Amino acid sequence: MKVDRWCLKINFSVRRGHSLNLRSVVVEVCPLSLLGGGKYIMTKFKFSVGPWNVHEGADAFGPEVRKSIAFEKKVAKFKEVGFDAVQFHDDDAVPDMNSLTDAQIRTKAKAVRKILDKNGMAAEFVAPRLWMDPRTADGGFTSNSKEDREFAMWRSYRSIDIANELGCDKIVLWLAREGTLCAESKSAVEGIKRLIESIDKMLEYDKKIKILIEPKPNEPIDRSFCGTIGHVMGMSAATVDPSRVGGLLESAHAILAGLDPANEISFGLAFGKLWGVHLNDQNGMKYDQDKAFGVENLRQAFNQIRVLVENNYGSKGEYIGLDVKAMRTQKDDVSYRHLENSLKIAKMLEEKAGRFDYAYQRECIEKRDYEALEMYVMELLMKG
Ligand code: XUL
Ligand code: MN
Repeated sequence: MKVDRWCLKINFSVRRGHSLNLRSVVVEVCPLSLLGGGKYIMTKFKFSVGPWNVHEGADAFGPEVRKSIAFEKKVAKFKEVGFDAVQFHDDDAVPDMNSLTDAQIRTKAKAVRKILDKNGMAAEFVAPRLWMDPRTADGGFTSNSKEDREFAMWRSYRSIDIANELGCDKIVLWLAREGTLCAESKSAVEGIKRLIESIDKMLEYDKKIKILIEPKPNEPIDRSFCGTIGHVMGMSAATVDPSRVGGLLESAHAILAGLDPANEISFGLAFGKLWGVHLNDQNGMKYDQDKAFGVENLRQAFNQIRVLVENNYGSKGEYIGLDVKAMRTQKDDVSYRHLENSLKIAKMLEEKAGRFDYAYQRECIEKRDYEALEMYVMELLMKG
């Protein structure tokens, strides 16, 4: 039998002249062999992940480099790593759904619910995958072809059916190809109107369903119709039921738009419409990288967690989703490392946010000494 050594770590700090803030005390108890994962660090958040976040490593320039892992195995491992819920594309839950009847799709989704239940996991959302099929080459809801637009609606209705079977009430629309490669090929005005009409149809199809738009400014298209959380709020207001249309903000997508992810998160929070996040990281305005959370810009990552903590994100059941991808160089036996690392970094930053000295922040603001405030943040992040 392999005997593990256990580790108990109590971490706190007190600023001179201040009393101990209990929220800042972190107790870590875990076998030393698991210390890398951060599963045992306390958190007030619930975390979610998609099956696509553990993948075979293919990219635009090279084939798969890792073995495929069966869905059920992934779910069990997600639970072990410390996740609470799974995110789905419609065909993650029901592969080959285009060849199935509506009733068959529901039956297959029920079987997936059983796998989740068995592993003590919830479903967070279902997202129609409207970018793989030949019928979505020119977009789904905004395609220039009527038949393609109808196909996009069929997938959206089936996504709602699947969500109902999985016991979740959220549909995420990542509007992958809703925009243009050739700027003159679509009217952007008509495109936005078509998006709103499509969302209205979903809201009418199911009176309880909530629609979360996940904005992204580009990739795979050149010019997206809905690139930022501000666009999402505008679209929400134009639908038949704005109370059921909100946003999911992904860090990398905000950076691709040249914006600060924490400010984008704040924008959604200010409207009471930030119902999901995809935390990850991104090195500047290039292809979408989905790096582990916080590995590129720690201060920016800290501020995302700080605003989530400050605004009680999660109190209405919202999850912190980690939309991260392993580097292609990663071997099979360590293909969950990016998830373990992202989870650990998020929780460590939550602990730092709990230690944030608001009295000192106020003092700096009163004196308008923002250099001092900035240095305080840097020290908070750099010291243990
Ligand atoms: C694409 C992206 C997707 C969505 C889900 O950039 O982030 O994984 O999150 O469809
Ligand atoms: Mn995402």
